[in-house]
Amino acid sequence: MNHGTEFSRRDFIKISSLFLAGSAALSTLPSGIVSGLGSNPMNGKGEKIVYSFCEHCFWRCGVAVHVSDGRVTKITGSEYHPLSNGKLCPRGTGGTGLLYDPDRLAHPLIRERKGGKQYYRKATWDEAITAVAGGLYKIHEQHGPSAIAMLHHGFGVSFFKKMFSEIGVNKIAKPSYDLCCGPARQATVLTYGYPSDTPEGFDIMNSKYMLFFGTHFGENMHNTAVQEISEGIRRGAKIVVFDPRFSTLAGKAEHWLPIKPATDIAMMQALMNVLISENLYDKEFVEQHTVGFAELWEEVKEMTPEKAATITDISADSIRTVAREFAFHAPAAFVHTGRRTNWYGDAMQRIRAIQILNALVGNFKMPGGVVAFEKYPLPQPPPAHEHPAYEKEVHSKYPFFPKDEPSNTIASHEIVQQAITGEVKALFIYGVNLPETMTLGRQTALEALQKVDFSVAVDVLPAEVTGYVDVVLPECTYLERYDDLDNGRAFRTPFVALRQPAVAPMFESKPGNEIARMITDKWGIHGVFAPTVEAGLDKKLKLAGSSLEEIKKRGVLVMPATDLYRKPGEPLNLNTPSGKVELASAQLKAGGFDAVPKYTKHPEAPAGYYRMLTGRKPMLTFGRTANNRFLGDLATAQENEVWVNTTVASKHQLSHGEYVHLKNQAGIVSEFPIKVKVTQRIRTDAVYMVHGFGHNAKELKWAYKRGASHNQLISKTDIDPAMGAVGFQNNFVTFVKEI
Ligand SMILES: Nc1nc2c(c(=O)[nH]1)N[C@H]1C(S)=C(S)[C@@H](COP(=O)(O)OP(=O)(O)OC[C@H]3O[C@@H](n4cnc5c(=O)[nH]c(N)nc54)[C@H](O)[C@@H]3O)O[C@H]1N2
Ligand SMILES: Nc1nc2c(c(=O)[nH]1)N[C@H]1C(S)=C(S)[C@@H](COP(=O)(O)OP(=O)(O)OC[C@H]3O[C@@H](n4cnc5c(=O)[nH]c(N)nc54)[C@H](O)[C@@H]3O)O[C@H]1N2
Ligand code: SF4
Ligand SMILES: [Mo]
Repeated sequence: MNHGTEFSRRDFIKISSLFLAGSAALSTLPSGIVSGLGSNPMNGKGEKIVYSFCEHCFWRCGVAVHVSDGRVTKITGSEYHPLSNGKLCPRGTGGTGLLYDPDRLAHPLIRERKGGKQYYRKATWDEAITAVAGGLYKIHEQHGPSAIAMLHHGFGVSFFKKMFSEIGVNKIAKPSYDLCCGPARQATVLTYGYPSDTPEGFDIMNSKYMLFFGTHFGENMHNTAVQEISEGIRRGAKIVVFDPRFSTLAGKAEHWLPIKPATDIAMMQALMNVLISENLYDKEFVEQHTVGFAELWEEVKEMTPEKAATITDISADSIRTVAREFAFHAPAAFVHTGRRTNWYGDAMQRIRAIQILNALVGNFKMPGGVVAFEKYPLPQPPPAHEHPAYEKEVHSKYPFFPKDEPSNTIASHEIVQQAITGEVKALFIYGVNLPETMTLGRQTALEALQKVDFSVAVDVLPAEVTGYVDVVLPECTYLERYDDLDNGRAFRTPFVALRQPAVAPMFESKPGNEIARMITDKWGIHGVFAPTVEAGLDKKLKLAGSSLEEIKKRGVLVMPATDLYRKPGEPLNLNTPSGKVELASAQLKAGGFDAVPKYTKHPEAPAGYYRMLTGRKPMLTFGRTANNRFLGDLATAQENEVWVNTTVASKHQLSHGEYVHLKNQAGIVSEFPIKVKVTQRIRTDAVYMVHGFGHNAKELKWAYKRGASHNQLISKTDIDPAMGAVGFQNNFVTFVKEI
């Protein structure tokens, strides 16, 4: 492992030999049905069906786990859960590959140092909990709660949030805000006064015309959205895709517009220009429900389709056609906001431009347009005990960082920076593979992990991050545990869902709820959690008129569809300062930012280099599935490839299928080679590779050395000064045949 030599304080530990002592061959894995699952139905084939929800991505579809003789035999989509609607994406069905992954973390590990050497010692839970509770306590005593920070991704974190709130630790970040969907969230807050959510608020089912910038459904497998879009296509809905690459969705589109990357705001301005100059916009909606139209026109009036064509490489005719068709189908038409929106550091403004396009055609709360889904109303029981009076504060320095999200009080890159400067002295990492996730570059993440005085990882796999921390706590997988109830998703049929174990935790792994309880107990703080996790869930469900026994039968409680549409003349009463849709944002202006989205030029590739674009593959969710043999067995999922345009390939004498290393503009060369895919499905100024490959932790025996790491090649980031998102697409690569 090459990092061990660069950092002396905390060596990367090759834990494989220790792991093996605790793990077992696939066939002899201990497993069993958890007691108390009597209410789960049988399916007539001697199988028990346990209804729960998926953890292979944040979408959280409902699953039906088939259990036979104490083993999970297959996972199918729950017919009761509105997000899965009886179907799963490939990753969801592949959950057994995680459960029976022979490389799983089997027992707690504690880093020890002897004679200048570092190694992990297999520890008992009591030793590990004592080390974690003690390590955190010491830092809290010496430096106060803000010297401790938690990074998290995944649904099981709720127990750890509660644990930390007991000692006033609320420096909490989810990389999925600043590296993923934060810009869409905040852009929607600034434009409509509420955050965009999951599933994003679009009435896909009734739409006739859908525009996508990047957002590559079909490869990005958001189950419900993919089902609804497929259904839309069957119904005859039209799709328009702006993407430098011919994506799977582009293959279904009426128009694929291979836009020059990083020029999308110019395109959006040109679309607005046509809508306004050709009088195609919804004047009544704009007059009654929006502010800032004059300022908007002032900004976009110069961006004619002809001007935009020179910037975006898309013809003026195509721009006019799309704008006219969009207006023609409106209000049953929308521009989608996307998910991983942080591309170039100005993503919040780009998504504002999208939301402004939506507002101009008056599609807000209209069939087929932008809608606001509702959550299932689940009353919260009063706190189990009097809470210490700690100030809840937002730690982020970014002025438009969310102020109302207790699970996200600072950008994850701010935590990484504070770990490097010493302001943060302890890192608690739940379900985040920091070296492969943190996109200030792999080196920065490793530096942070080296610098802190104390670090803990709660994970299910020996991911890279587990090699750098002081204590590793093995959580059992989502198929072996209860978690909190899921009523975090708003949907057309609001629902609350249950995660329940299908089989008992394997090896010595434990559910997060028990781990958090043990740490809190060790601090001498008792009564934070209900006496058992089941009792806590039952209590909450009883307040909602149901019970644990009841919800176990289908894994979900679902309300009838809510009314999503506005009535003529109805005031919108939006939660923006003006109460209206803000085409120009006075808040942004007061903060010193552009009130209306402006197009700014981004750097171009140096000669011989190509902009490095990234995306997803149907079978994989980076760290969550990279080592999953069930999914990885499929040829398309075994490694990532670098997509290279045919003319670029011949210029660099690359042939289809050959392996090369990639080198970025700062001279970083990919640790592992990557296969070349020569194709006309990508522009000549960019290359494309799927994120989540090129793992260098040998303990991930399947994932190790398959493909190249996207994260390793990032050395330039563009941080949005308004809300703290990290753009990382201003990185460029070239090809190296010999290293
Ligand atoms: N270079 C680059 N970096 C990126 C991206 C990119 O495209 N390129 N994408 C960004 C995006 S969009 C996102 S959302 C983030 C996501 O990145 P992360 O926040 O790191 O999330 P994951 O990779 O989903 O999972 C991380 C870890 O969770 C562990 N895990 C899986 N299940 C469980 C569980 O039940 N309990 C616990 N405790 N751990 C579990 C896995 O083993 C893995 O180590 O990455 C971002 N970083
Ligand atoms: N199967 C599967 N599904 C997943 C995931 C997974 O790992 N596997 N991960 C989930 C997560 S965490 C996220 S955040 C989402 C991400 O899914 P999306 O939000 O759809 O992803 P993006 O990264 O925004 O989009 C990638 C697409 O944008 C194009 N693109 C790149 N640069 C530009 C540009 O400058 N302009 C335009 N117009 N297009 C551009 C790329 O060519 C690519 O097709 O997927 C989710 N779904
Ligand atoms: S979209 Fe796929 S991976 Fe994500 S929760 Fe649904 S089934 Fe699981
Ligand atoms: Mo994401």
